Amino acid sequence: MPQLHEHLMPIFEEIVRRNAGEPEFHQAAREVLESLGPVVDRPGGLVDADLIRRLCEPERQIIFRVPWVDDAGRVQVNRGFRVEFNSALGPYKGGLRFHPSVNVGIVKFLGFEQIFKNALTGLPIGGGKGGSDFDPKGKSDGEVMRFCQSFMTELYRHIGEYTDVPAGDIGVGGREIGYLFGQYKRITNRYESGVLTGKGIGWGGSLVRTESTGYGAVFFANEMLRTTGDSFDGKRVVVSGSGNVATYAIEKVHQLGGTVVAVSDSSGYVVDEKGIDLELLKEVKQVRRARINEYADERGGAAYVAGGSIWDVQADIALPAATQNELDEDGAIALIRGGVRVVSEGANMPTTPAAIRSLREAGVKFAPGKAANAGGVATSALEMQQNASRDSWSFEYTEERLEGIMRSIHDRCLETADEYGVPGDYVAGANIAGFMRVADAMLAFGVI
Ligand code: NDP
Ligand code: 2IT
Repeated sequence: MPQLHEHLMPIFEEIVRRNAGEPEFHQAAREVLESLGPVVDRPGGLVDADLIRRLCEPERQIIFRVPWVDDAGRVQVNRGFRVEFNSALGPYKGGLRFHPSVNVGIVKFLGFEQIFKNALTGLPIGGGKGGSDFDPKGKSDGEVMRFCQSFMTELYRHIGEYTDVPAGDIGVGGREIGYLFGQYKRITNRYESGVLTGKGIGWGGSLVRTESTGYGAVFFANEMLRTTGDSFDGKRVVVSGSGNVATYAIEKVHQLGGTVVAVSDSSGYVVDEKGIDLELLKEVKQVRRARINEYADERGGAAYVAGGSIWDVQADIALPAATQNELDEDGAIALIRGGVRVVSEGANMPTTPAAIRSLREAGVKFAPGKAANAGGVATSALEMQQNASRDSWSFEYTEERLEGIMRSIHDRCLETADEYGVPGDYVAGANIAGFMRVADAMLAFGVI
């Protein structure tokens, strides 16, 4: 593990001590602190360790009971979370995740990452994240609705268009945002469109928001390829996951002339040498909410591998788009052996620190999620702009804005990496560039 700057080591130790049992938060914080050494050492720089210490403590953490009644009439109790991490640049902004693995440490790591990601977009949004250990898998629409209504019955008092603006993440898509918005509207008696993003197109949503994270991750990877005069054309691509981010990453790769040959879910992966049939994938995952093996059952020539590692599939470009720490050192070594040239994170922190080191040592271009998957939250901010002006933009215009934002994040990362003496290091570039924007605002506000 790289050494931390002598002024940052005590901050990391304090994080570990005060947030015991939250390894994902420690991991996310350590990665950012590793990048900030040159910032603290900058001659004449205004940033000191105390500002960084303040930034590592969430402004507010909310944990609440979510009781609901299942279809059999039994009372179920889940736990709800919202970590409002930093509001220096705008209202707290970040998704809600519904997955059995959710706990305060997971929400804190996601909220922490979100601060820097949102800053990189250049748009006026602070960082936050929330969710629940509720598992939507196998639940009826009625159960999901009752859960969402109960969740919002507590959450509504903490959020608002100028305060905190949630959206989707794992397990939270258009259906859930509909139930959540409906309950917020009912409780508050306000049609406050800007309180949630990812809404349906007919009731305040933005075109391209559904596609934006996946499209954005591919736009970002395309910029990485362009630095060496390359492109997606003719490339073999592996995309892990088969949810929102993965699906629209595949769509954009195919539009740019690449071929996605493998996708996965938490039960296994599918290899389809002809290229993933997106209509069939959407039918299996979005309409039927079924498992990925059904894709292979119905698609001639495709093979399903139960369990196993999708990173064993040879590829030029890999886009991890499922969940945290899904690409470990063994996976990275397998990808390197297969000749991978670019790894761009569609998910949040999907690559372990050891895997990132292996990729870097092998000369693979690597983009961290806080830069590469920022297209989702950026388009959420565009949805907020449309809501504020009671307007709605065309698909083409919104996609153009998204592409421009991704290009500017890419360039900002590289310029910052150059400026701080680590050329080509997208991780340091993203961390420092995002951090500096937040730090400037925090300095202006004084100690609050
Ligand atoms: P979805 O719920 O739509 O899809 C998640 C996918 O990842 C599913 O294929 C799921 O498989 C798989 N997955 C989830 N958890 C695990 C796990 N513990 N182990 C293995 N596979 C898992 O979520 P999204 O596509 O929205 O999110 C994917 C990633 O992208 C997350 O890291 C999220 O934080 C990040 N992200 C999402 C954004 C968005 O706008 N939605 C924006 C930026 C980042 P299964 O169905 O079997 O559980
Ligand atoms: O991780 C993320 O950036 C998201 N889940 C999207 C957040 C948002 O507010 O659109």
